[in-house]
Amino acid sequence: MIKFKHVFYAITLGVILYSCGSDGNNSVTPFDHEAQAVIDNDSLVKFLDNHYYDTTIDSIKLITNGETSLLNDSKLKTIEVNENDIDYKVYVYIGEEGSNSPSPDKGFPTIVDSVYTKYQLWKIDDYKTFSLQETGSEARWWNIYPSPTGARSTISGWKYGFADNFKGGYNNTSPGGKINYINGGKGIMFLPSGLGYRNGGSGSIPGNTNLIFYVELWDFVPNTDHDNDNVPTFSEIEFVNGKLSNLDTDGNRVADYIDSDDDGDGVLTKDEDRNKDGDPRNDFNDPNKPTVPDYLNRDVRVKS
Ligand SMILES: [Ca+2]
Ligand SMILES: [Ca+2]
Ligand SMILES: [Ca+2]
Ligand SMILES: [Ca+2]
Repeated sequence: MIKFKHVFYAITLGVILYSCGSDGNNSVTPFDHEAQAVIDNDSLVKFLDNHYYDTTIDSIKLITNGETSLLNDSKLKTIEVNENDIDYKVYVYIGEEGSNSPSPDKGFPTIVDSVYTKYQLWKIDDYKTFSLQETGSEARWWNIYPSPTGARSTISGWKYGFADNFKGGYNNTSPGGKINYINGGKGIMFLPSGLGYRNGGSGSIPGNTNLIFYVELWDFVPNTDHDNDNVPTFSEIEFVNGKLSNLDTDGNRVADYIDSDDDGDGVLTKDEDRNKDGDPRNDFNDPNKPTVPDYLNRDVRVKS
């Protein structure tokens, strides 16, 4: 089991390389992440104000002739989030939302669902220039939320960039052919360094660098359930006004989404399913607490 206190450290792991030195442990003065967040957002806004999306080349370019800036482009979405008590803004250019079509619509991934995506990583050098760092030529599966098995997660900003913004596509692979999806979501994320490689940097990317990801979302796992307790992870965390908190109902320092007995009453959450419909969230058998499901109620130990 991963202890609760480790969970937030895991969130800051890099896409490819671990982000190091994020808290400035070796220096006398701790790094001021809050001040950096303000600097980063100012830089991002200036960058977005000086670039536009060129549909003929499917890419962003420096404004030279009065083109509509990304900042004023209706396809640019601003997402306000809060991590570690610091406010951040994530900017996402929704080129194509994606449709899953012609397969049934799975909707959008949440901030905890694994994604199957292609990406290209650029770093923002200054408000006029950006440079290519890495091209992931094949689509791969990524955890955008830490896994209880300790599998590496992506940088923190990805979950906000994908969730509720892009839908997956349709698997159009021909028998024996190369994996290919059509109608997936496609766009660009602009992320502050605090939701990327932070002040430690990663590989060729220096600390405090804002990032650009061109992404194509091919697929995702809906209702990801990290601890296989039949309660989807999204129902085992709290995400309010862009602020994510891990719940720990029984206070055992193991977050609910990786705790198989959430109320610590000795009966596994998946077994506190009296109506046997495979969902512990709709079983209420305590007249004194009619709104508390059995799996979160220590006073009720009703096995299915
Ligand atoms: Ca659980
Ligand atoms: Ca229980
Ligand atoms: Ca049930
Ligand atoms: Ca219970």
